[in-house]
Amino acid sequence: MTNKIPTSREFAFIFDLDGVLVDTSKNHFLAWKKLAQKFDFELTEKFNERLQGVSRLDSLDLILEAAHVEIEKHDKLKLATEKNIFYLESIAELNENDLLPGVLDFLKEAKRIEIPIALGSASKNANLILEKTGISPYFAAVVDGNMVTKSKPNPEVFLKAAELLNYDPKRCIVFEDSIKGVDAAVSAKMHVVGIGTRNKLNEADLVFRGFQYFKAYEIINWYTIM
Ligand code: B16
Ligand code: MG
Repeated sequence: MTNKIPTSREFAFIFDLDGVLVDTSKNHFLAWKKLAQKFDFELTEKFNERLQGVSRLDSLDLILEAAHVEIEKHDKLKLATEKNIFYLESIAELNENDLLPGVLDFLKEAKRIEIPIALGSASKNANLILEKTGISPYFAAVVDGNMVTKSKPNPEVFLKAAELLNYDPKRCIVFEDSIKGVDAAVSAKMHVVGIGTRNKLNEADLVFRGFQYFKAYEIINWYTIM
Protein backbone atom coordinates (compact mmCIF):
# COMPACT_ATOMS: atom_id res chain seq x y z
CA MET A 1 0.00 0.00 0.00
CA THR A 2 1.36 3.43 -0.91
CA ASN A 3 1.19 6.36 1.45
CA LYS A 4 -0.71 8.67 -0.89
CA ILE A 5 -0.61 12.33 0.14
CA PRO A 6 -4.06 13.91 -0.20
CA THR A 7 -4.02 16.85 -2.62
CA SER A 8 -6.37 19.78 -3.07
CA ARG A 9 -6.45 21.81 -6.24
CA GLU A 10 -10.09 22.70 -5.71
CA PHE A 11 -9.16 25.87 -3.82
CA ALA A 12 -6.28 28.34 -3.69
CA PHE A 13 -5.14 30.29 -0.63
CA ILE A 14 -4.46 34.05 -0.71
CA PHE A 15 -2.75 35.50 2.35
CA ASP A 16 -2.62 39.06 3.55
CA LEU A 17 0.82 39.80 5.04
CA ASP A 18 0.93 42.33 7.89
CA GLY A 19 -0.97 40.97 10.88
CA VAL A 20 -1.65 37.60 9.24
CA LEU A 21 1.72 36.00 8.50
CA VAL A 22 3.98 38.43 10.37
CA ASP A 23 3.35 40.68 13.33
CA THR A 24 4.47 43.78 11.40
CA SER A 25 1.12 45.53 12.05
CA LYS A 26 2.55 46.85 15.29
CA ASN A 27 5.64 48.16 13.45
CA HIS A 28 3.40 50.09 11.04
CA PHE A 29 1.42 51.42 14.01
CA LEU A 30 4.52 52.60 15.90
CA ALA A 31 6.03 54.19 12.78
CA TRP A 32 2.81 56.15 12.08
CA LYS A 33 2.57 57.10 15.76
CA LYS A 34 6.11 58.49 15.69
CA LEU A 35 5.40 60.43 12.49
CA ALA A 36 2.11 61.81 13.83
CA GLN A 37 3.92 63.30 16.82
CA LYS A 38 5.43 65.81 14.38
CA PHE A 39 2.05 67.49 14.16
CA ASP A 40 0.91 66.70 17.73
CA PHE A 41 -1.58 64.04 16.73
CA GLU A 42 -2.03 61.23 19.25
CA LEU A 43 -2.49 58.13 17.10
CA THR A 44 -4.46 55.56 19.13
CA GLU A 45 -4.74 51.80 18.56
CA LYS A 46 -8.42 52.31 17.75
CA PHE A 47 -7.60 54.88 15.05
CA ASN A 48 -4.89 52.54 13.74
CA GLU A 49 -7.52 49.91 12.89
CA ARG A 50 -8.63 52.26 10.10
CA LEU A 51 -5.12 52.15 8.60
CA GLN A 52 -4.77 48.37 8.47
CA GLY A 53 -4.63 47.10 4.89
CA VAL A 54 -4.60 50.68 3.57
CA SER A 55 -1.75 51.91 1.32
CA ARG A 56 0.96 54.18 2.70
CA LEU A 57 -0.30 57.38 1.04
CA ASP A 58 -3.96 56.68 1.77
CA SER A 59 -3.02 56.01 5.42
CA LEU A 60 -1.20 59.34 5.57
CA ASP A 61 -4.25 61.10 4.12
CA LEU A 62 -6.46 59.58 6.85
CA ILE A 63 -4.05 60.76 9.56
CA LEU A 64 -3.68 64.28 8.12
CA GLU A 65 -7.43 64.61 7.83
CA ALA A 66 -7.97 63.52 11.45
CA ALA A 67 -5.19 65.88 12.60
CA HIS A 68 -6.67 68.76 10.53
CA VAL A 69 -3.37 69.24 8.70
CA GLU A 70 -3.33 70.42 5.08
CA ILE A 71 -0.12 70.12 3.10
CA GLU A 72 1.11 69.97 -0.50
CA LYS A 73 1.53 66.65 -2.34
CA HIS A 74 5.32 67.10 -2.35
CA ASP A 75 5.38 67.31 1.48
CA LYS A 76 3.05 64.30 1.73
CA LEU A 77 5.54 62.23 -0.24
CA LYS A 78 8.33 63.37 2.10
CA LEU A 79 6.29 62.37 5.17
CA ALA A 80 5.38 59.00 3.66
CA THR A 81 9.07 58.35 2.97
CA GLU A 82 9.94 59.35 6.52
CA LYS A 83 7.36 56.94 7.93
CA ASN A 84 8.78 54.17 5.76
CA ILE A 85 12.28 54.88 7.09
CA PHE A 86 10.99 54.52 10.69
CA TYR A 87 9.23 51.31 9.65
CA LEU A 88 12.25 49.80 7.87
CA GLU A 89 14.49 50.62 10.85
CA SER A 90 12.09 48.77 13.13
CA ILE A 91 12.06 45.62 10.96
CA ALA A 92 15.82 45.56 10.31
CA GLU A 93 16.27 42.42 12.41
CA LEU A 94 13.09 40.68 11.21
CA ASN A 95 13.56 36.93 10.65
CA GLU A 96 11.78 33.56 10.61
CA ASN A 97 11.12 33.79 14.37
CA ASP A 98 8.84 36.77 13.72
CA LEU A 99 6.33 34.69 11.78
CA LEU A 100 3.12 34.50 13.78
CA PRO A 101 2.50 31.24 15.71
CA GLY A 102 1.50 28.31 13.51
CA VAL A 103 2.16 30.13 10.22
CA LEU A 104 5.15 28.10 9.07
CA ASP A 105 3.48 24.73 9.81
CA PHE A 106 0.32 25.92 8.05
CA LEU A 107 2.28 26.93 4.92
CA LYS A 108 4.16 23.62 4.97
CA GLU A 109 0.92 21.65 5.22
CA ALA A 110 -0.71 23.69 2.43
CA LYS A 111 2.29 23.01 0.22
CA ARG A 112 2.26 19.29 1.07
CA ILE A 113 -1.38 18.96 0.02
CA GLU A 114 -0.62 21.05 -3.10
CA ILE A 115 -2.80 24.08 -2.44
CA PRO A 116 -1.60 26.97 -4.66
CA ILE A 117 -0.62 29.98 -2.51
CA ALA A 118 -0.53 33.70 -3.30
CA LEU A 119 0.11 36.88 -1.35
CA GLY A 120 -2.31 39.83 -1.53
CA SER A 121 -0.79 42.71 0.43
CA ALA A 122 -1.06 46.49 0.29
CA SER A 123 2.56 46.75 1.39
CA LYS A 124 5.33 47.90 -0.96
CA ASN A 125 7.73 46.12 1.42
CA ALA A 126 6.04 42.73 1.02
CA ASN A 127 8.80 40.99 -0.95
CA LEU A 128 11.44 42.21 1.51
CA ILE A 129 9.45 40.74 4.41
CA LEU A 130 8.88 37.42 2.63
CA GLU A 131 12.65 37.21 2.03
CA LYS A 132 13.60 38.15 5.60
CA THR A 133 11.24 35.58 7.10
CA GLY A 134 12.28 32.90 4.58
CA ILE A 135 8.78 32.10 3.28
CA SER A 136 9.14 33.36 -0.33
CA PRO A 137 9.42 29.82 -1.76
CA TYR A 138 5.88 28.99 -0.63
CA PHE A 139 4.30 31.63 -2.88
CA ALA A 140 3.36 30.87 -6.48
CA ALA A 141 2.29 34.52 -6.91
CA VAL A 142 2.91 37.76 -5.02
CA VAL A 143 0.75 40.87 -5.45
CA ASP A 144 1.96 43.81 -3.39
CA GLY A 145 1.47 47.56 -3.07
CA ASN A 146 3.66 48.18 -6.12
CA MET A 147 1.21 46.32 -8.36
CA VAL A 148 -2.12 47.86 -7.38
CA THR A 149 -3.57 51.36 -7.49
CA LYS A 150 -6.56 50.97 -5.19
CA SER A 151 -6.42 50.31 -1.43
CA LYS A 152 -8.48 47.62 0.31
CA PRO A 153 -11.55 47.50 0.62
CA ASN A 154 -11.22 47.67 -3.17
CA PRO A 155 -10.80 44.01 -4.31
CA GLU A 156 -8.06 44.77 -6.86
CA VAL A 157 -5.21 43.17 -4.89
CA PHE A 158 -7.05 39.86 -4.41
CA LEU A 159 -8.47 39.73 -7.95
CA LYS A 160 -4.97 40.21 -9.33
CA ALA A 161 -3.67 37.38 -7.13
CA ALA A 162 -6.45 35.06 -8.37
CA GLU A 163 -5.64 36.03 -11.95
CA LEU A 164 -1.94 35.23 -11.46
CA LEU A 165 -2.83 31.84 -9.95
CA ASN A 166 -5.33 31.35 -12.76
CA TYR A 167 -8.09 30.59 -10.24
CA ASP A 168 -11.71 31.68 -10.31
CA PRO A 169 -12.33 34.10 -7.38
CA LYS A 170 -15.04 31.71 -6.13
CA ARG A 171 -12.29 29.10 -5.58
CA CYS A 172 -10.03 31.43 -3.59
CA ILE A 173 -9.86 31.50 0.21
CA VAL A 174 -8.43 34.72 1.66
CA PHE A 175 -6.84 35.01 5.10
CA GLU A 176 -7.18 38.54 6.51
CA ASP A 177 -6.78 40.42 9.79
CA SER A 178 -8.21 43.82 8.83
CA ILE A 179 -11.82 44.92 8.41
CA LYS A 180 -11.00 46.56 5.07
CA GLY A 181 -9.20 43.42 3.91
CA VAL A 182 -12.19 41.22 4.77
CA ASP A 183 -14.46 43.65 2.91
CA ALA A 184 -12.09 43.51 -0.11
CA ALA A 185 -12.26 39.69 -0.17
CA VAL A 186 -16.07 39.73 0.14
CA SER A 187 -16.36 42.21 -2.70
CA ALA A 188 -14.02 40.02 -4.82
CA LYS A 189 -16.64 37.24 -4.20
CA MET A 190 -14.01 35.11 -2.47
CA HIS A 191 -14.22 33.06 0.72
CA VAL A 192 -12.63 34.71 3.72
CA VAL A 193 -11.12 33.43 6.93
CA GLY A 194 -10.55 36.15 9.52
CA ILE A 195 -7.45 36.10 11.72
CA GLY A 196 -8.41 37.94 14.90
CA THR A 197 -11.72 38.26 16.72
CA ARG A 198 -15.31 37.73 15.52
CA ASN A 199 -16.15 41.04 17.13
CA LYS A 200 -13.86 42.88 14.73
CA LEU A 201 -14.08 40.65 11.62
CA ASN A 202 -17.81 40.21 11.52
CA GLU A 203 -18.08 39.67 7.75
CA ALA A 204 -15.62 36.74 7.59
CA ASP A 205 -16.98 33.18 7.07
CA LEU A 206 -14.76 31.78 9.81
CA VAL A 207 -12.59 33.54 12.39
CA PHE A 208 -9.58 32.13 14.27
CA ARG A 209 -7.25 33.83 16.67
CA GLY A 210 -4.21 32.40 14.89
CA PHE A 211 -2.90 29.66 12.61
CA GLN A 212 -2.08 27.38 15.53
CA TYR A 213 -5.81 26.74 16.00
CA PHE A 214 -6.69 25.13 12.65
CA LYS A 215 -5.29 23.04 9.81
CA ALA A 216 -5.22 23.73 6.06
CA TYR A 217 -7.14 20.52 5.29
CA GLU A 218 -9.90 21.51 7.76
CA ILE A 219 -10.45 24.76 5.86
CA ILE A 220 -10.60 22.89 2.53
CA ASN A 221 -13.07 20.35 3.99
CA TRP A 222 -15.25 23.13 5.42
CA TYR A 223 -15.57 24.94 2.08
CA THR A 224 -15.96 21.67 0.15
CA ILE A 225 -19.07 20.61 2.10
CA MET A 226 -20.55 24.11 2.27
P1 B16 B 1 3.91 49.87 3.14
P2 B16 B 1 -1.25 44.30 4.43
C1 B16 B 1 -0.62 46.88 4.72
O1 B16 B 1 -0.24 45.55 4.56
C2 B16 B 1 -0.62 47.28 6.17
O2 B16 B 1 -1.70 46.63 6.85
C3 B16 B 1 -0.85 48.76 6.29
O3 B16 B 1 -0.79 49.17 7.65
C4 B16 B 1 0.25 49.50 5.49
O4 B16 B 1 0.03 50.92 5.52
C5 B16 B 1 0.21 49.02 4.04
O5 B16 B 1 0.40 47.62 4.02
C6 B16 B 1 1.27 49.67 3.19
O6 B16 B 1 2.54 49.24 3.64
O7 B16 B 1 4.07 51.20 3.76
O8 B16 B 1 4.92 48.85 3.63
O9 B16 B 1 3.85 49.94 1.63
O10 B16 B 1 -1.97 44.21 5.74
O11 B16 B 1 -2.16 44.59 3.24
O12 B16 B 1 -0.32 43.14 4.17
MG1 MG C 1 -3.09 42.95 7.35
